Amino acid sequence: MVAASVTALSMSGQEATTLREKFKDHFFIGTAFGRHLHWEQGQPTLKLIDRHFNTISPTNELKWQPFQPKPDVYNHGPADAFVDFGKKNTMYVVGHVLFWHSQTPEWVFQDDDGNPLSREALLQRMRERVHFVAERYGSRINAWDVVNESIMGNGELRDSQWTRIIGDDFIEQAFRIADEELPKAVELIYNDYSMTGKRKRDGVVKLTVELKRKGLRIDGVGMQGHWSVNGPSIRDIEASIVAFSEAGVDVHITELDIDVLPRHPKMWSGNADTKLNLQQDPRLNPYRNGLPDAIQKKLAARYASIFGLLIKHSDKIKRVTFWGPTDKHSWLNGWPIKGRTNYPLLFDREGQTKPAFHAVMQLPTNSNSQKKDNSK
Ligand code: 9MR
Repeated sequence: MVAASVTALSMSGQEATTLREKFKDHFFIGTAFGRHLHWEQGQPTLKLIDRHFNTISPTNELKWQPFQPKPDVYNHGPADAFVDFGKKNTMYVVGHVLFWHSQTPEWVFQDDDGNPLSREALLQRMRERVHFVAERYGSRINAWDVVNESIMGNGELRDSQWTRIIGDDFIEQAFRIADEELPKAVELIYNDYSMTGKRKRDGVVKLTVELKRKGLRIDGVGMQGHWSVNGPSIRDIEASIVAFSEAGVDVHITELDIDVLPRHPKMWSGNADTKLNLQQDPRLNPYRNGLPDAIQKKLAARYASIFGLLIKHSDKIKRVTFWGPTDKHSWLNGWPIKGRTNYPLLFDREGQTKPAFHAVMQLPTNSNSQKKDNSK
């Protein structure tokens, strides 16, 4: 918990007023956003992003399906606009994502007759994708999520078309291709959700250590922070940050949002199916007309304790990225039940700062001796 009297002072002695100023000696701070922000009248949300953040991730624009829906159709315009925005504003630009079991078109796994591809042909297709983005964006994209969500909660490899065609060395092959095709300056990341469970943590540590033992490059592990006001515990989050760092990689908190709504038992169990569309139920959407003060405070306290931990371990953490700029843009309004009103971020639906924002800004930041320069 934060003492309300603590003032946020930056290194220059000035009171920090933006997130990126506040954390400039600790980690990059960022958000994900989609193409529709470019179409907003006057682009207020893009202005908010430029003011507060110094790293960005695209919610969908670089995923295989939207980026290359057919073998000879590349919709790279929205991704180009995303990268241009990041570079114009001197940001650390993240490529999300090269290889995932979701949002990958069926044709990727099939030959011209619709038969499953051979291992060699699929590896070649993966290489062509990486080659294309390497040619197009080079090191203007500073880091890539090479593989997303391929380790299960029990620490085992996820069964997918990737593993069925390529085999158990799918992740290894993906990192090999990424290393060979992308410029050396581009950081290579493994990214996943529910990274605070012991078996998953151990599985990802094992993966990281094995890749390194085989001489492959992995620079970071991304812990998606799709957490809630009730969990996971700070102790479990801390154990994972420390474990990944000890495995020899930077920790990236990649998809942070704090769910305040009641969770349906099907939501986060099993494989977190992004196509889930559960029935609407008013009991699961209690804050349609605004967030009660008590919950607002609970959210602020939760954010304060999470950021307190992130500051404590900032020597291990390269980046903290929210999954969306404001509550209006959060995917949690639409998943796993459409049409809910959620409040998971630091900026409200009008782009105004919330009590959670101020709780984070009031945290003392001078506790960590290892200083970095993450100013823009
Ligand atoms: O935010 C993304 C949303 O717009 C898409 O509909 C969804 C489809 O799968 O993907 C969302 O982003 C996901 C991210 O790429 C990987 N981790 C989970 C995120 C939330 O589903």
